Amino acid sequence: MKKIVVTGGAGFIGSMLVRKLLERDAGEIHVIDNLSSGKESNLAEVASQIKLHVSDIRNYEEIAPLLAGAQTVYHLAAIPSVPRSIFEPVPSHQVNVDGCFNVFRAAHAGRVGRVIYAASSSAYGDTPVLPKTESMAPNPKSPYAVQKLMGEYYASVFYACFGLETVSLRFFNVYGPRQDPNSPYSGVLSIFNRCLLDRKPPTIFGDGEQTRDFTYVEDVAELCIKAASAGRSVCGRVFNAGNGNRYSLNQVWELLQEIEGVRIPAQYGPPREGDVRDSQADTKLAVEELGHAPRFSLEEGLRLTLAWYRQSVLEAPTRV
Ligand code: UD2
Repeated sequence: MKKIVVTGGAGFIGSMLVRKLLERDAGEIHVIDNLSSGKESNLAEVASQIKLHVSDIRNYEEIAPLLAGAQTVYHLAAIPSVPRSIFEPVPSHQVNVDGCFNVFRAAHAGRVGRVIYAASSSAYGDTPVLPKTESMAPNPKSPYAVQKLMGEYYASVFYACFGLETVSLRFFNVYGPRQDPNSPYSGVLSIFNRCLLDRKPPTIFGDGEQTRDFTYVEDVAELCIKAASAGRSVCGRVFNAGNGNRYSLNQVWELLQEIEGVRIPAQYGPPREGDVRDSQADTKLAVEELGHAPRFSLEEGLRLTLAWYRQSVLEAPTRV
């Protein structure tokens, strides 16, 4: 049976990817996760169908045998968050750069078929032109953006120099079920959902007119799988993994209130350091070369996400 590895597979994106792989009966699924932000509970109902290795990508000796012989490695393990990389640059560098290098090195040594790397839209920084196309020069504004960009460069160089097949997908503000809203570094939509259910105002950093290409987690997981089977012409390259739209934070909070039928004016705080102003993916390349076909509008995705948070609030003894 084919071996498939998902690093960060207990995280919110990774655990959706695992479910999508299981739906396809893609092979024997191995998850590598140190459970720092990932949770076993994210894999609860599929736990018996996968192998979870609680292991850290910073430990080469430990992960190398786990990757060896895999047909595909989806490398999603990372310490996300722009602000976290500013407040605590060392751990995020160690995981996002050194750990990432370990994954590529181990994949090469273990003759892995292909590595799909979770890159980030943050690589673009502030560009004068929207939407952002892959041919634009990167312009990282935070340590996190630099680290994720470094991973792309390694992905490309491991293909060019060592023949390891790699594809980098620049994720654009992914949201959806299982995104943890409980850290100060949590993705904004997880925080908005929690505030909505708690009937509390969110704090928007800046004027709320910054825009993001919010992308539903299922669309991203599907694209990862498509990238794994695309022809060799995609190897060593970078593709936008976005929805192709952009909404301001003010618009999104407005939409969430409409969906829920409540009025809770947001509070506003100072702008966040390292923040990109506007982000929107040009999806043409991913559509044409990887078969990207995002299915979820923001409203659909938000409704599904909100329903999931509501359910987990009702089921959990304490707030999610
Ligand atoms: C970046 C990347 C994204 C992904 C992510 C991983 C960009 C454009 N996007 O997301 O692709 O790699 O990093 O962490 O670089 N905000 C509030 N209130 C809050 C929390 C956030 O107003 O309570 C604002 C924040 O200032 C920002 C926006 O919401 O303007 C989105 O923030 P985020 O942390 O959800 O994601 P972002 O854009 O840094």
